[in-house]
Amino acid sequence: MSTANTTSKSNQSASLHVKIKPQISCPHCWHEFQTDKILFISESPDLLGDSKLGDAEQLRFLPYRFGVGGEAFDAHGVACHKLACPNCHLQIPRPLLHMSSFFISIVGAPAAGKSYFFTSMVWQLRKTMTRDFCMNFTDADPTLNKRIRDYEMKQFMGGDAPDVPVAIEKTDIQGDIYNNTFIDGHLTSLAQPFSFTISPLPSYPFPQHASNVTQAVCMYDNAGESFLPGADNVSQPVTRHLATSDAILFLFDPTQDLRFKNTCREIVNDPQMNPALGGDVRRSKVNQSSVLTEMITRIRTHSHTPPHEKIKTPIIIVLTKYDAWHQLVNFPHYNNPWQQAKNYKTSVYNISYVNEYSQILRELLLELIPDLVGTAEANAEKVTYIAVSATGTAPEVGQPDKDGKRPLLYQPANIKPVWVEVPFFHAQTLAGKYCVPVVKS
Ligand SMILES: Nc1nc2c(ncn2[C@@H]2O[C@H](COP(=O)(O)OP(=O)(O)OP(=O)(O)O)[C@@H](O)[C@H]2O)c(=O)[nH]1
Ligand SMILES: [Mg+2]
Ligand SMILES: [Zn+2]
Repeated sequence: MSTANTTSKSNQSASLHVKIKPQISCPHCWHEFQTDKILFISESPDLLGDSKLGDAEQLRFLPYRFGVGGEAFDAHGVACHKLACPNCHLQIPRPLLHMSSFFISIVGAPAAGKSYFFTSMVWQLRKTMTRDFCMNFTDADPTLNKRIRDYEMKQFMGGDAPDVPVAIEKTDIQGDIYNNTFIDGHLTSLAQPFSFTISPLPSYPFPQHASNVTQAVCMYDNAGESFLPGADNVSQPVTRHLATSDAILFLFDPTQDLRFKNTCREIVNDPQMNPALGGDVRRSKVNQSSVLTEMITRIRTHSHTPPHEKIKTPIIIVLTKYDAWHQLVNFPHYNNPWQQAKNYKTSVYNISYVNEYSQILRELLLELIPDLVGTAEANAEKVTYIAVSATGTAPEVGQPDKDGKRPLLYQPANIKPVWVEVPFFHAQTLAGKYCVPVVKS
């Protein structure tokens, strides 16, 4: 085909204008590789079948013919645009090639509120970054982010009809959120990452910092069961991102802790706090402190951090479902910790404000669950405590389903997240990334 004759010379001149990182980490298998080893995914319908992914997948190949736009040509001369990791053959969003990357893991016991929190955080970041910080937070690849888009639609726009209450399903330990591939000859199941890009808008007031703030962000929403002892193994290394992440959000759910529940004196209108309301309330079968211990063990093992050294990755203990237990803390107010800057058309993130509130939460945890604070602070250099509510309100108990279970549901219009962006901004700041301007007082 004539297009295929576009030679590697024109590719060289094109690549001069697009900066490509010499080395990247795969967001699926965390293999670090030189970018000239990256594979392309064939687009010719006849080139089906891949050695690692199976017969139904398009062939992966190392190209030698390129077009001026950076596309490669497969053996049938068809222009191919999608990239793949040389180790696991799974698709890599193109922005990861050009931008600095930021990996963040969301960890927590089953039903701790990870999926609701992740959905609210992404939904809010899309809005807040544009409205308050002159930045664009968007999907690095809409197809790969379909699940989070679906969750956002459901949680904030409603499912089939706007007035029908909805629920986000429990994250499964198997199914289509995992990709099966062969690594080192073993069939391996890998968790699907979600990737986003952050880039300045034309109104961004600090153009000299534009390249520093532009970045690709990868996040993971695992099933809580994957964080339980023994659940991570060679064939299902679904939480290995813990060792390579730039920050970790450990979600602690106070509604699953008896000490929190017993300390709340006012009656709470939430089936998770008040069994009299009924409903099929999901709970973890293990103590949440032991999930934290297991997480620390995995980080140490896979990042080769010896026991006498503290983990350098910032750990943020995110106390979820703040709407259900807010009576236990006496915050002066809970406004967003960012304000409009005096001389610029952007807000600034106030890290001291968050640290002050972190101290208040730390005091509460020291009183109720001292071992959680002890485990975190004995093992990690930087620990912060942040309270969030993904929904801002309690779920309602729905009608019995065909199995007689009464699900916990939300009216999308009632969902008003509280502080869900804060763990992300804080994680960025502690990891030295600064996607938003920061003031220390
Ligand atoms: N009151 C209150 N309840 C919440 C909030 N976020 C989640 N929930 C409830 O918590 C339960 C579990 O939430 P999920 O987000 O599915 O929990 P998860 O950690 O993803 O659970 P797994 O997928 O099993 O690991 C659901 O029944 C929600 O109704 C919140 O901000 N406030
Ligand atoms: Mg989940
Ligand atoms: Zn890979």
